[in-house]
Amino acid sequence: MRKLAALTTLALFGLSGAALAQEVTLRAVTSFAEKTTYSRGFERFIERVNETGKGIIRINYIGGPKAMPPFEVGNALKNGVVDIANVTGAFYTNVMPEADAWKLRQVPMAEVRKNGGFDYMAAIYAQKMNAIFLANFVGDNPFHLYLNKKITGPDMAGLKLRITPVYRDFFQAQGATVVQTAPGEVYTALERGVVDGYGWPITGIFDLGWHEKTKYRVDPGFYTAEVSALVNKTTWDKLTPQQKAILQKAGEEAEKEGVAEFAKLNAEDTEKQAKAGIEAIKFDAANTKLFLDKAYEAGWAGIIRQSPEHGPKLRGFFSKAN
Ligand code: 173
Repeated sequence: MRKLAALTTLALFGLSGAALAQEVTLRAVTSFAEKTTYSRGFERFIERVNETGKGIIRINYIGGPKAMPPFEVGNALKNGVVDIANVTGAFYTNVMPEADAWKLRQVPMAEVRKNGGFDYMAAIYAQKMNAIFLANFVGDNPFHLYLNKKITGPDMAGLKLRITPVYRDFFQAQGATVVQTAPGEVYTALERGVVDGYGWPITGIFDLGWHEKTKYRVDPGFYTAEVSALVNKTTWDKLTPQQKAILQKAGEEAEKEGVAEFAKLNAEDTEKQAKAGIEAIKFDAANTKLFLDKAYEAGWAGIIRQSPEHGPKLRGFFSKAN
């Protein structure tokens, strides 16, 4: 019966076998403003998929935070409202708190993909988020505390700081008062003096003009940023091996390129910040160590508190051997 129906379809529409496999279109969003630092890797990935996937797979780029608030992207991806998303773990801790642990990664992505850590995370993505983790666009890219009030050591008492879950446990442990906002609200919060500073990576503060409202950057940086392409797993499971391979290849290339790209961007933006008059607050060796130890201690404590089951395992996979 089935064969007969298929033959009838062929006869009716005169299609060749090859043409029967239809081009699939995936709906995509990014949780960062379009054409800014943390969307660019994804945008290049889309161009590549649309080029190499002609007639096989196409990504329809809906856009950024104007189309969907960043903290809603995780749920939209999970529920299949979108098929593919560019997003960082801190934006979907409501769906999968473990995702915020990427920031604590001290070994290269290539190593995590080999040491079992990636597979361990992938299982959590499948279970809690109905998602496939395709590629991390960001290489080594530390976060910093940016300020308009001077500090002399790791103590943050009396400071009101803009955060996401990336910085919450650390900044609070150091005595700061915190207020969570999407990146799109940082400029206004600074302009109105609602906050004394904000957490953000070393790159990207020029994208939305924050350098105009920033006096200091605290060195050292801590953790490392992660911004990745996730695919809804129901959508993924319906793709043909050829369609999957196109996404995977573009993802692999993007992840590799991200390592070299961010090494360069980190240096460029550090210099650009100095030229813009942003003064680096440098701690002495003892305070530098204290600051970093506190950052990782508070960061892991937060992950383990939210995920007592997986947190300790992730710590093993992501931490530098010592
Ligand atoms: O500060 C943020 O909004 C944040 O969490 C983040 C994460 C990765 C890259 C850039 C920003």
